[in-house]
Amino acid sequence: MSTSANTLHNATAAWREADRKHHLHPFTDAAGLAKEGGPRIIVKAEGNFLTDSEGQQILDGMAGLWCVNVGYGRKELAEAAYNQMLELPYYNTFFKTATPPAIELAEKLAQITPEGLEHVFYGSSGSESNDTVVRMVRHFWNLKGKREKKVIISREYAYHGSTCASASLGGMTAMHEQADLPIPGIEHVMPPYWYDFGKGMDKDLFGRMAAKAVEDKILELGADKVAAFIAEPIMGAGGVIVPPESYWPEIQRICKKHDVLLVADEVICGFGRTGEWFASQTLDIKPDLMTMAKGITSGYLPLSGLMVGNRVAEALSEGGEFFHGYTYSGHPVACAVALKNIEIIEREGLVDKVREETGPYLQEGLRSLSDHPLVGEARGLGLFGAVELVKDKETHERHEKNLATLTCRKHCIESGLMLRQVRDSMICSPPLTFEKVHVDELVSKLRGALDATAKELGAA
Ligand code: PXG
Repeated sequence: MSTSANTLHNATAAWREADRKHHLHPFTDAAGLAKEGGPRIIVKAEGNFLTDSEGQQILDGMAGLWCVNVGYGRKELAEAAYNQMLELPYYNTFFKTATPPAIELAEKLAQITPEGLEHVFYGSSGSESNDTVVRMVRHFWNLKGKREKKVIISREYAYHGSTCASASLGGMTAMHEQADLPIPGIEHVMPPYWYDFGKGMDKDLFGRMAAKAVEDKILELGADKVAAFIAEPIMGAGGVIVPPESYWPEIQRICKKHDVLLVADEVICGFGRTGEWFASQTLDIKPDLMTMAKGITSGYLPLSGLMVGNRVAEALSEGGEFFHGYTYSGHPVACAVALKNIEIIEREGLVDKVREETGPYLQEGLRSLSDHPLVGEARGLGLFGAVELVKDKETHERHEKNLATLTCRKHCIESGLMLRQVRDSMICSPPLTFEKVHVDELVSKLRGALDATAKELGAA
């Protein structure tokens, strides 16, 4: 080992040791991580590539955690933060005050989000904004004199965050079990997950069936008890589940019929990933409320927002004080970075690029993996993709304990490709700055990892 490699190696060992002693990681089995020797330490990133503390370059197929839409190393974003920090690092928006970045961003968001959403309520994370959803829809129906209309319907496998309310909205049972969730007034129905739940069924018929599950729940509870339905237009952390085309029109018809507010969680889908600014535009969804985070600043700083449709905004504006807010609602530095981030996305035509060039190219590339013996389904939209691994392509039987995807993920990273594994699917959501060559690299490395996985499982 050369001297510099040795130094890197020693630094890594020291970090890992300190990490093990003092750092509790989210969604992590601490003992398992320690047994593996500790975390991979990411020290730098540029463009679409990460560098770890041992000097390995890794293509980031996940845009960080579904968020670094404009890629890494953007000096303009650093300068926007620096300049705003010097000008005004913080001021609140609570007591009849505001700051220019918070106002200017609100105006910009009203322009790029779907029609009818003209107001924003800021937070610092997707979880916070989804908590705000719970608070706001309940307050809305109180203001309307319908105090019984309080239940929010969500879906199994949904991910809406990790605070008590947002984890309750989510449909991850493992999260519920550890914290006695969901909180009262949240109900879950089946997701539009055709590959798993609709085997052998016509896709559109299945889509209507999954939408009917929402209507059945409304009828079971009574429409006078149901406040809202919340859903990711395309489910992300639940496994990149793209609903059949029949699903969203039916959901919208049902929500309208029963006067149930429709909430789109665009925390992952938003800011260009599906080839429009928001997936609601791609899928022709007209939400009453819409949450967003992540890509709003490309992850450079924490920021989130709840876009509020005119019906709810009017009721709120006449409804007296809404007793809700966060210290960092409308943080000026985060808002300044968001404005610059949106400017970059516009200037570089990244949304059009995803729709016309790299999105279809990625989808084609992922579908080309369908011939692999491990691949049951390749699916996705825009720069959103999943490859679901099975033991048996006919019966869709999966490998035990997610063995195939866990093995595949290990091989991906070893070969220099960062991907996520969700149950039996390999997931990707790369930066919007991916060029076709990056897609080629992703697809060929994934194929290599699938081959290595098949070999390893075969040998087991
Ligand atoms: N809604 C959706 C659709 C999300 O994907 C949140 C809300 C919560 O956002 P915050 O900023 O509070 O984390 C998310 C977050 C994963 C993973 O394992 C996904 C998320 C977060 C952490 C891990 O894919 N999504």
